[in-house]
Amino acid sequence: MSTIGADQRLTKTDQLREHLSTLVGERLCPGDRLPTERELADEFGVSRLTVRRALDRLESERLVYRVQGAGTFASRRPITKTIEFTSFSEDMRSRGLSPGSRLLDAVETPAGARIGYALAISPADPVFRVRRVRTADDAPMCLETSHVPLALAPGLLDLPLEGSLYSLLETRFRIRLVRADQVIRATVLDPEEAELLQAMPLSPALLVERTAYDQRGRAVEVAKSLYRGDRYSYEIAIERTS
Ligand code: 16G
Repeated sequence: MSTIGADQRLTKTDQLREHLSTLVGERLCPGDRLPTERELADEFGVSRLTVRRALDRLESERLVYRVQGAGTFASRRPITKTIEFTSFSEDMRSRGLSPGSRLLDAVETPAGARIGYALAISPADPVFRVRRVRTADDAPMCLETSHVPLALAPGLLDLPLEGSLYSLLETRFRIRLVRADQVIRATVLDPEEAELLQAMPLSPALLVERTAYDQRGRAVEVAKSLYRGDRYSYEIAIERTS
C-alpha cells in the first residue's frame, strides 16, 4: 500500500490529487485507464469519497475524463503557451514536442487593405502568403496563414517552407522578429478547417492574430494561427502592480 497523509500541510484529497496528476502526466498515455476508485482507495488507504474528490479535481482541470460505466481515463494534455515571443517551432520544442509543418500553399498576392495597413505598405504591394498545417509530434495542432512583404524577403517562396519560417527570415534575410501585437479570440472550426486539423466541424478553437515586428520596428509578418481548442492553451503570468 502506498502511503498518503504524511504531509500535514495537505489534505488527503490534495495529496492523492498530486499523486494521480504525476501518474497521469508521467506514466500514462492519453486514453489510458486509471485504476478504479476501489483500487485507489485500497492502494492509498483512503476512503472512496477521498478518491472521488481527487478525481473530481483532476476532471475539472481536464487532466482526466470519465466515461460512464467504463472508468476514468488520462486526457490528452493541452499544450500551455507562455506569453513570450516564440515561433511555433520554439514553442513546441520547449514542451518536448517535435514541431512540423505541412505546406498547403504559398503564393504571391497583393497585400489588400487590411494586411497592407498592418504591414504599413500599400494595398497593391505584393506579399507572400504561406498556409501551413502545424503539427506537434505529427498530430495537427494549428492552421497558420502568414503574410510577409515581398520587398523584405525576396525569393522566400523558393526556399523550403516546411521548417521554421522565423529561422528562414533570420538566416536568409537577416530579419530577427522580436515583438508582436496579438489578439486572441474564441471561435469554432468550419468544415474545411476541421478537416485539415482532423477535428469535428464546429469544435472549439483559439484564433490568434499576430503582427510581428523586427528589431528595427518594421512590421514583417501578419499571421492568423488557428489552434485546436482541446490541444492548446495560453498561460499568462500576471502580477499586481499597485
Ligand atoms: C507562431 C506565430 C506565427 C509564426 C510562426 C512561425 C503565434 C500566434 N503565431 O506560430 O505568426 O508564423 O510562429 O513559426 O504565435 P516557425 O518559425 O516555426 O515557422
